[in-house]
Amino acid sequence: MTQQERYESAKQMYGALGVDTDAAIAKLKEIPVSLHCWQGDDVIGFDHDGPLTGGIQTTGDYPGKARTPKELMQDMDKAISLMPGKKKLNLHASYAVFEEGEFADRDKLEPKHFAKWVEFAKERNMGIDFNPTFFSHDKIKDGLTLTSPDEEIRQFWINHGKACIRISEYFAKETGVPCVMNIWIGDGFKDIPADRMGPRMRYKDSIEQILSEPYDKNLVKPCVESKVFGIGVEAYTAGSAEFTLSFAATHDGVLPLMDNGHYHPTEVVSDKIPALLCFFPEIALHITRPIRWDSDHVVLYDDETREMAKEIVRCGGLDRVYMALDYFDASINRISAWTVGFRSWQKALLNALCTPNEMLKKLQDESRFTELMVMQEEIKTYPFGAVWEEYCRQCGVAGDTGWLEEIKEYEAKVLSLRK
Ligand code: RNT
Ligand code: ZN
Repeated sequence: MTQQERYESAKQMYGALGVDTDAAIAKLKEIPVSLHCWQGDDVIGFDHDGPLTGGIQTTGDYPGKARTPKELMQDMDKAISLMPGKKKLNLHASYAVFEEGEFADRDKLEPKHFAKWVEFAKERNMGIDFNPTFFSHDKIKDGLTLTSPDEEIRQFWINHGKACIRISEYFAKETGVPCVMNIWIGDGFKDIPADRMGPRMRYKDSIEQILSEPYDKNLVKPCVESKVFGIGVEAYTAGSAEFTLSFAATHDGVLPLMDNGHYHPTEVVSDKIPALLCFFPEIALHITRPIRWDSDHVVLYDDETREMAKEIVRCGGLDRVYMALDYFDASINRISAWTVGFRSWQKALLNALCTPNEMLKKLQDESRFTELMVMQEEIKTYPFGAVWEEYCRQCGVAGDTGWLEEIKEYEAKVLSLRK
């Protein structure tokens, strides 16, 4: 059977369930997914020589990581060429690109320090999302930034946040696409604190000060990301789930951001998406794969990944949920890591778009739970691979593992020369 014949046969099978696979493919092509720049260099960035801090960690020393903006852009380009679907660029402030001899500290960052990224994004027809970087910096005092009791330290980080608002607005104006600006801090304590509320009150005030910077709410979408704990801050994290969710709920235009590595192991973000969509016009996600902790493994096409995508689609959330990838594996070829993760999320979305949601919902509403279970099991073995292949073909990328050959060649010709 040719690829086209396989697709035609799959299309008919899905069609019998009321699913239009052509429409699913066409829809997915319009949905942007944010691709994080930080998989390419193990979350280091270009503005410091120090280690990665903030309670997050990359492990592995696979050769060939990007060391300069040029290398990172080149690697990202390679990865992008192997992924189907619409991309948005996700940057951290630590990825500012300085001219020879130039430097600006985080509180003094300006749009011009990101002009090269704007050029990169525009040439590839991508919008840009942004993240102030509250880690890997010497102005972090005792592990604290926006919650610091030292007013000078706290002010430095507030000024960083404000600078990032201005840069986010610049991105949105330049690209014509709203910029999602995500605030995440690793602030917390290793052991049992004596004051849990004080740091949170300071965090609240700090975010409010950051957001007092004037900006156009249609262009900049600020969000706050929660977390349970980080390495070295196991006992207490200021930006907990309750804190960030309450902040977003009580501040107009602020979105909650859920990272699916940031909850207790039996909690699932797939269940939280429909809960939040009952209240928030828009929410944001970091899509990752935690193994036992917030390990940020490469996203795979696994059960929970599929379930999250299904909830977004079922809830009519494709234009209400800002989707960004957030993982970093330094133990394998980084371009392959990028590619596998992005393709996995695309698969999950396409699978969700090919799920007979109306029919399944009807079974649930009519309490036909036996049939619901049988049907949900049945569609797991439907010929989804043939639809995926067709989507990849239409997007001009390999639908099979052909892309890995390209990465191997790139590794031999480019990455292996980086010593
Ligand atoms: C850390 C958060 C945060 C970072 C990125 C690099 O636990 O998930 O989003 O991963 O900002
Ligand atoms: Zn995250």
